[in-house]
This record gives sequence, structure tokens and C-alpha cells, in this order.
Amino acid sequence: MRIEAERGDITQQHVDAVVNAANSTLLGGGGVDGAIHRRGGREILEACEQLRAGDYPDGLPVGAAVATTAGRLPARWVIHTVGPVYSPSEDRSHALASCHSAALRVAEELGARSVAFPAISTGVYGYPAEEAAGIAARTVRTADSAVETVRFVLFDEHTRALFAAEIGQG
Ligand code: AR6
Repeated sequence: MRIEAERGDITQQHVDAVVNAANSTLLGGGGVDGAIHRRGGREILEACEQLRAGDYPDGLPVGAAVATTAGRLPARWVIHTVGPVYSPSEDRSHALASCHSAALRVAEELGARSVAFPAISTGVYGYPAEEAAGIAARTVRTADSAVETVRFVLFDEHTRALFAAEIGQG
């Protein structure tokens, strides 16, 4: 698997699947989630509403992942996952790792060969970016997945450099 880290906007990625840092409601929010729904259009929200009416009446659990159409985004699918809210007193790294492994599993089921991830949980959910980068990189690196390319797409240079260091990209 090829693993990359670059600065950019997740909604502009020409990959098979982009991962959304969603919340359990699946009905939208700020940050990455807001941008994906805004740019992707109504079709994504409608697909999420159907998931809520079907398999996920109580919402998507933390660490789980589920796919929908990508609407008007350049990608084919959005894989929604719910990161943990950071806690200084409780180790929630397993939940953050699970977001990455579950998203890769869903990608593989879809037949997606390239997947773009944002820095899940490092915005509204408050995870320290350096810790999150380590967990994300380690989980993706050790995943036994048919996905060929994983691209971490980071909004700012500081976060890009942290992810680049964790994946060993100079
Ligand atoms: N492309 C790439 N990265 C982005 C973009 C973008 N367009 N926009 C923001 N980031 P966040 P979370 C970065 O808050 O912490 C939402 O309201 C941002 O700088 O989007 O998992 C959901 O509905 C940060 O580094 O996700 C949930 O309620 C990173 O993406 C909650 O926020 C993640 O920030 C999820 O919080």
C-alpha cells in the first residue's frame, strides 16, 4: 500500500472514496463534515437519512464506518466514520484506530483502490494532532487491505508535517 500525506481540501480529492469525520447522527455538522455535505450536495444527506431510517436508527457508533454516494464530489463514495472525542483522562486511541480500520474495510468491500482520510478527531473533537497522526499512520500501515493508495489530506502545514513524519515521508 502506498501512503501519502498532503496539504489540501478533502472535498477536492480525485480518489475512489473520501472519509468523512462525521458524528453519530450522520446528519451533518461543521469542519470536514460540513464541507463534504455542502460540496457534495443533498444526495449525501438523503443517503444518510436512509441509513438512519434503516440500519442505524440510533446513529453510527464511534469507531464504525459506513458508505454513501459522494454526490457531486469528484470521489465515488463517502465513507462516514465517527471519531472519539478526546479525553485527557481516558485512552480512546483504540476508537480512533478503529475509524481507520473500519473505513479501510468498507473501502475494500466497495472495491475502492484509493482512499483519502482527513485528520479524524483533531478538530471539534479535540484530539492532539501528533497523537492522532501516530495512531492513524500505524493503523493504516499495519492494515491488511486491498486498498492501494491511502492519502491523508490535511488542512494546514503543521498537521501535514506531523502526518508526513509518521508515515516516513520526507
Ligand atoms: N479538508 C481537509 N481537512 C479539513 C477540512 C477540509 N475541507 N475542513 C477541516 N479540516 P473536524 P472532528 C480539518 O472538526 O474533530 C463536525 O461538526 C480540521 O482542521 O472536521 O473529527 C462533525 O459533524 C481538523 O484538523 O472533525 C462532528 O460533530 C480535521 O480536519 C465533529 O465535527 C478534523 O476536524 C467531528 O470532529
